[in-house]
Formats: sequence, C-alpha cells, structure tokens
Amino acid sequence: MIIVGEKINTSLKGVSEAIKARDVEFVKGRAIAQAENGANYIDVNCGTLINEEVEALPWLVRTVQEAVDRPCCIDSPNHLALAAALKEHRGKPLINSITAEKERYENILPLVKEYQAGIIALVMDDEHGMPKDAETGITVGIKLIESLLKDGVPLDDIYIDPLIQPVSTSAEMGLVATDTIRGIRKAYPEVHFMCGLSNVSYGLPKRGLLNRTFLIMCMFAGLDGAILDPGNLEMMGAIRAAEVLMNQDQFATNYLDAFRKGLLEF
Ligand code: THG
Repeated sequence: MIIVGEKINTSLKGVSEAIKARDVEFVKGRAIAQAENGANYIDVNCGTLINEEVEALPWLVRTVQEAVDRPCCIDSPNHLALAAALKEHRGKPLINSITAEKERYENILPLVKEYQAGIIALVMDDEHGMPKDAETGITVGIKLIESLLKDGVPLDDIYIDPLIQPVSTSAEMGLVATDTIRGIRKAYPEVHFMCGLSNVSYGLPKRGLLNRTFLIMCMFAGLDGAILDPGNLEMMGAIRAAEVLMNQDQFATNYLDAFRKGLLEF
C-alpha cells in the first residue's frame, strides 16, 4: 500500500495557526512522525488559508522536505498554488488533484506534464458532479484515464480516487466505492487508486472502526493507496495484516518489520 500521511492539513485542529505563524518545528515534527510511522508521501494542504495558499503551500513543501526524504502529495484544487509549490519540490511529486471538469483539467494537466508528476484523478466531471452510483464512477474514471493517456501521462502515474461518500446519508456508498474500484481495475489493471477514508464514517460513532474495516474492503477490491493518519496504529496494523493475507508482502517481511518496531496494534 502507498501511504499518504494526512496530518499537515489546515482543516485539522492547531495546524492552521501553526502554518499562519510559519512554525517550522511544528511542520517538521509532523512530517518526521508520519515518515517514521510508514508514510510514503506527506500530504500538504492549506486550503482553508484561501488568501495565503499561494505563499503557504510552497513554504510547506520546502519545510517538509528539509525534514524528511519523502515526496509530497500536494493537495489543492488551485493551479496557481500547485504551480508555486511544485517549483519548490525535489523528487517526483504527487499532485492532488485533477478531475474531468473541463476548466480544472485544462489548468492542471500542464503541471502534471511539466513536472512528470503522479496525479490523483477524482471521478468527477461537469455533467455528473460526485457520482451516486458505481456505473457513473466507472464511466468517469475510465474517461479520465483515457484523456490522461492521450495527453501523454503514463498509466503508472495515474491514481484514481473513487470519492468516498458517507454511508450515513446513503447506505450503499461503501459498495459504490468498492464496485467503482473493481470496475476501473478490470478495464485498467495497472492503474493506481488513492482515496481518503474518513468521509465514509461521517455522522456515526467509533469512526475509526468503520474507516479501518472499509479500508480493508477497498484493498480487497484493488485499492493500492490511501490518505490517512499513519500514527493510527490500529489502521496501519490492519493494512500490514491485509498485505500478508493478499500476498502483497512475501515472507511477511513488512509485517514482521512493523512488529519489531512496535507498530502492530489491533
Ligand atoms: N481524496 C483526496 N484528497 C483528500 C481527501 C480525499 N485530501 C483531504 C482529505 N480527503 C484527506 N485528508 C484528511 C486529513 C485529516 C483528516 C481526514 C482527512 C482527519 N484526521 C483525524 C485527525 O487527525 O484527528 C483522524 C485521523 C485518524 O485517527 O485516523 O480528520 O478523500 N484525493
């Protein structure tokens, strides 16, 4: 599994204040903790600082990469903020995100090409918005993959996000996500998937239990990446266990390594 650490996000408590104050130690501390807990990418999102995003996002990238040798997942719908942040980035970045909406697609595609970045593609277009059923999600997802391929983005750089929606508002949303992943995976077995998880449990108690159970369902459907809190050891333990059980961890090397580091909780 490709783990993207979600803890540098101004929608989280205390983060907005720290970033406004350009608190280097706060940001570095979060980056280091997430890398130590197994993050492959560090997500950086300061979307709530609307007037400041174009300055704050590149500062975040620079500060994170001074602390850890991990690439960033640069999380913004704003192509100007993305462009400024990409200028600061070393290594191969992951851009979060593009959609099939005409304007967003046209604004963000040139950045993907210029930086040969990985790209998270949300299954959303001008006609459908957020898909209510798997058939729509699969159609929009395949349309996005075909556009990106035609525009010269390698399949291995594409990460489809099935857009997780709460099961509390619409009971079938868990299965819509897994069916969407399965359907797109069938057409493009080599494409990657990436999603956040916490939306699924919105409005219900013990959200961690729902998020973790849902992640394993999605992995069985073909999910190979997730945006989550790598400090959530129950979640990370479940992932390491599922990797063993799905033959994605030969000789349980990573499972045993996590065990030795005291990172396996349940
Ligand atoms: N898809 C894509 N990008 C995304 C999302 C997505 N970016 C933003 C968001 N969704 C993912 N990021 C977060 C960040 C923080 C939280 C949820 C999603 C959050 N964390 C809690 C905390 O840290 O307190 C709980 C974490 C836990 O204990 O597991 O609320 O869907 N492409």
